[in-house]
Amino acid sequence: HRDYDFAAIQAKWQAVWEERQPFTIDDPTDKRPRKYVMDMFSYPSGDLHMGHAEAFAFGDVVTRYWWQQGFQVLHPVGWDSFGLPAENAAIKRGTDPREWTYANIDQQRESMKAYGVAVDWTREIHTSDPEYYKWNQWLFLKMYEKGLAYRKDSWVNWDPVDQTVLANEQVLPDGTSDRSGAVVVKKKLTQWYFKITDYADRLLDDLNQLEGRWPSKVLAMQRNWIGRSTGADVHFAVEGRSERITVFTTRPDTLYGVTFMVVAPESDLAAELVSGQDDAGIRARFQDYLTEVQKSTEIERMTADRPKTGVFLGRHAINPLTGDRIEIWAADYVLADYGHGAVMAVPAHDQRDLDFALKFDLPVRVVVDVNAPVTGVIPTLELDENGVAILPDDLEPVDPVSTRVALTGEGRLLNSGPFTGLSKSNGIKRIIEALEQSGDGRASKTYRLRDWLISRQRFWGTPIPIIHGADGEEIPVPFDQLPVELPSTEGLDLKPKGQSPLGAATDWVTVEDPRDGSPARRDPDTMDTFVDSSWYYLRYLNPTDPDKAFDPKEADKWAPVDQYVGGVEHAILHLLYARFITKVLFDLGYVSFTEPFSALLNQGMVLSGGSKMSKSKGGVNLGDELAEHGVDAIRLTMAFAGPPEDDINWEDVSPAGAAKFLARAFRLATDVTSTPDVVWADGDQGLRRATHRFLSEAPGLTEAFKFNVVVARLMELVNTIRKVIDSGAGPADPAVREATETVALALSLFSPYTASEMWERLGYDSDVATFGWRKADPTLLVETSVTAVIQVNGKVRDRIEVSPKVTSDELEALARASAAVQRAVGDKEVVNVIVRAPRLVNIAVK
Ligand code: ANZ
Repeated sequence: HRDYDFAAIQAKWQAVWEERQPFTIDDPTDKRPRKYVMDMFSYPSGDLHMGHAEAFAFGDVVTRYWWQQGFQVLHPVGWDSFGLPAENAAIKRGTDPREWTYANIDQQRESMKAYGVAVDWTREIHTSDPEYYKWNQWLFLKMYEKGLAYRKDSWVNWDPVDQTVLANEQVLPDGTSDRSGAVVVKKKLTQWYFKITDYADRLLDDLNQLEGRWPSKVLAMQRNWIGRSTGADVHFAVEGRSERITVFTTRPDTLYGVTFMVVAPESDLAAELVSGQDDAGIRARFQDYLTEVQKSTEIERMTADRPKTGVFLGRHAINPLTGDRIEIWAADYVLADYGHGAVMAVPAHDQRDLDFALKFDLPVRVVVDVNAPVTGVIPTLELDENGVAILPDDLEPVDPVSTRVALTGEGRLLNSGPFTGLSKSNGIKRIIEALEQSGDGRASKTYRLRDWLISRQRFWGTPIPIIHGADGEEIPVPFDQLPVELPSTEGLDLKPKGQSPLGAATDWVTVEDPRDGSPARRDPDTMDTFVDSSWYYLRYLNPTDPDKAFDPKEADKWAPVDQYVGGVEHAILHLLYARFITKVLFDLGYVSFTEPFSALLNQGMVLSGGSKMSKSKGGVNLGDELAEHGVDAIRLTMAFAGPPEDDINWEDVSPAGAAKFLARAFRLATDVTSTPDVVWADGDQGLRRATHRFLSEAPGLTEAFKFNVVVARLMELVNTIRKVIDSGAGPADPAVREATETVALALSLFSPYTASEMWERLGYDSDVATFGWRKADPTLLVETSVTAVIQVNGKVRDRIEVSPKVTSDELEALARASAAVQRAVGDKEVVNVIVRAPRLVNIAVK
């Protein structure tokens, strides 16, 4: 019975847990405080791999920790089971995506159970179940009602080989598709969007609430993705056109330096301006240019040092402040969907505008003196007859035309009429005031964030619950007709053809118009799977409720999620979408909080030979590792490897070492011969102190995610226990039992199988996971001695053990009595003694 047979122990306890389901939350009268711990759910693309194992190990430490601290802890799992890999597998094999998906889920579920994760298995969800995606459709309809779901024509990235829309992230920097390798083109398509831009300010501002509880890197990435810029909208009149052109600028202070205007070539504005133009040559040159531009990606276009291209549109605008007449050009460094798709060009102070002006020989006018001091008293400047300040000679600015470098630094305004002499911030303020007064502009903000394109021309996703009437009307599917279920794939070709395969499911797509029974068509697109994951944390609360997405009362009880655990690859999109949908649900009155995840832990990656593990590159197989070393050893290895945020290089860790440690810990439980009711106070005092120091420190370390430190201390404690047994106290000493029980309790967070078996062998029939943590006895925490460091001229000469209550005088006397100190002092003169009782003495000699 002394043998540590991990396979037998796993089999035994897995059967017990399957029978008892110890982590099911089903008692509404339970008065214990609540915690909600959630792992990012898995995409069922095969069996679990090392990356999953790591994330689930950490999520489980947190879960089991809170159970042990007396909470009821909701820790559900589910599967993010819609998406492309299933569809591609189905295309390859000529089967239904359902088969592949649900077979993989069965396999992953088995593996999760074998992995011993403390899960409430009654709450399992699969986003590809109609019972789940019905609520995606409900959410869509709610958002549609509020004007937050809408359809628009827009330029999208188009893969001409795969015949599908690509996300920006799927377009490689060289402009090709990461899927087919084809050169991606822009195509104008009508697509569904969620209006996330309405929430840009709140999504940005509320990040402040998460400071310190989310990784700062993730917060920075979200801020950058939302990308708020403040400045002004300025309206420019156009000759021969009744409407004005509006531009967004962050530098209204440079308005006197505007020497031309540039619009995005693919904007409606460019097309309209050029069509109002008589010169056929200009029109033709514009068309050729547009065709060229549509071949390049946004990333290429935003590259600052790219050679500038563009065409003159044959039209002129008027600068609202100076009355100057300026040319209007189209150039691809201006993007159609940022700001207003048009810029006022200030070549003296913006590098891209300068490059463009130099290439096309456009005027450059300096309006900021970057040499001028920007603080201090504004010099009273004399104005010339035009109201322009006359500047002293020594303020002659550098010339950006000869240097080819734009003057982007701060300085006082120059050549700017009544605004000359102002600092940048005052200039911005005063010019905006002037624009507002004359009706030529106003303060404004712009964001990098775009609306969320949710349409996919794919089969394996949530059908969009809209019917298109013969008259072009959009008709929401009435709520009582949800879910709009996916048809069978029988007779359907799922291969990408540029249109959703659902469009070819004639019986499915053809419906009666709910208004009058006339023939109408379902929308054939499906939703981005990020919709599914944007609110799944709420579905776990009432996973089988047929009448509502979730129960607001349960949401009040459990949500927001106290601790979310998952990979940093979701730092932007998934987390941003979940935050957005939570705010929408708050505005709709369904939840009373505005952030879904109160704390976030990003685990690092498991690497093999320095590269991320993947099936294609080989690497370490989770199943093989588990078979060789056991579940507990693998989980312990992950916890012990280092801070959970850091990557783990599997070559640098030792699962065999972890297994050996577990065997040592396990043998303690089989060696202990005292009974559970011994009086601990009679035990070995040194061991008791070690145990209680561990009891007092482990919780704080665990809450700070210092799992590796907890494991290291646990290893020390196991060594200490063995030494105490061997040194004569023997296995009957009550302190040995107390310490070994503590080991089992702590180990239950990391290696639950071993801990459960130890606990049983120690004579308990309770569950070690929910038994509770023991409070440290404060009298055993008092230090009996501390180490004082004795220095001579700052150099450590001796260390002595002293009482923590030693006085300064006593400590100084002890220090002077030290032989090592006397040797160091020799016959030199003591000029000063600094005493910091009880830890330090420094003797200065000369
Ligand atoms: C005049 C100006 C003068 C500008 C100057 C900058 C410096 P951020 O900060 O990234 O928000 N801009 C506006 N709309 C654009 C578009 N659709 N495509 C490309 N560029 C666009 O950038 C804001 C600045 O980028 C705006 O301020 C505008 O140029 C340009 F010394 O206006 B600025």
